[in-house]
Amino acid sequence: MKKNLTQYLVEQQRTKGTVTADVRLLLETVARACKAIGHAVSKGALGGVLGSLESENVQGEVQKKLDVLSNEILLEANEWGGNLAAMASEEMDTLHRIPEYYPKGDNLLLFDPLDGSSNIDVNVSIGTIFSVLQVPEEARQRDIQEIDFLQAGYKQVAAGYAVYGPQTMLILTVGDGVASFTLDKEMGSWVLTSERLCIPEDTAEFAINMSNMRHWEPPVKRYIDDCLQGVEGPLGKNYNMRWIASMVADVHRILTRGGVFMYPRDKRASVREGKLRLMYEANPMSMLVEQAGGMSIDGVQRILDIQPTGLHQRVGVILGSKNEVARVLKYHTADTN
Ligand code: AHM
Ligand code: MG
Repeated sequence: MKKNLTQYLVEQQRTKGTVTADVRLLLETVARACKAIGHAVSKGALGGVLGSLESENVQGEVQKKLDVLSNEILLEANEWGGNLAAMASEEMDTLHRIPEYYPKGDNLLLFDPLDGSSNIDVNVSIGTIFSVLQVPEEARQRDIQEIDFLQAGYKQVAAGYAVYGPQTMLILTVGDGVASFTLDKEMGSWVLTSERLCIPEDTAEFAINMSNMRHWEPPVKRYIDDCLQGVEGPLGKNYNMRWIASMVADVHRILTRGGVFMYPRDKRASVREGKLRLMYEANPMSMLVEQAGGMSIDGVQRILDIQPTGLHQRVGVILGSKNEVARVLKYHTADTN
């Protein structure tokens, strides 16, 4: 019989020591919330959940009804679990402390409740991304502050995403490889469908929003130019391109068959630091990619080494097949030397 999420986590706890009991319970709660979000997403127009609200999030982006609903589902599910001290979300201005009347734990949960918002209304895959950190030692006897969340990505104890596509899947790392689970909708359980995802080191497939080409920095432009020249060019092979505009779906493809995903910083004022968020998107995806044998950089440095300065900080992201990301890194460093 196939293992489910709980059995996988219990085994990781027992044999590898990469997950503690409270992190296991926390991840089970997150997975339960993702099931509820996936259910709401799948109802679409029948559930009255499509379309936008009047509100904007802290980053000035119009919120979709499902962005807000997904955020509420995650907050409610995790508030009373007893394994958390606070949460932070792409859709909230600041942190959300666990209310006084609930038991608390020593973990912090960060999430992008529904990534790929522009794809919600057009029925293309979207997802939930999450990251787990521990409360720093010095903060254990006081109220959690924003600064307690500002830990480099290599300190994450777990990270993952749920993707709501043709199948609803949960992809998870607790620091010992990446496992994938498929939701058995009849049984309501997350069934382990791959114990160790592995990104091929080489690839001939890239993902980037080509419409931004005129804004790119020279190393990015040079790399994509080289790819486009195919077998006649310096890279000596023909490249294929994909851009779903849902990071979860693009990263999922890369975890499945390799590739390189790029949302680099560019010259537009709003993207000067990058578009994607370090704490809710780049860090968890980078941990997954590295745990699957890939590489993840902001252009010039490893994303997981970046010391965050703000909860909603943005960053350039280039991740995927190791040799290809290393090539993009070389283009960047050659340009600055
Ligand atoms: P969101 O969190 O507001 O949905 O934005 C993040 C998304 C990523 O999933 C995706 O890679 C990117 O934005 C797409 O951006 P663009 O529409 O500029 O191509
Ligand atoms: Mg997002």
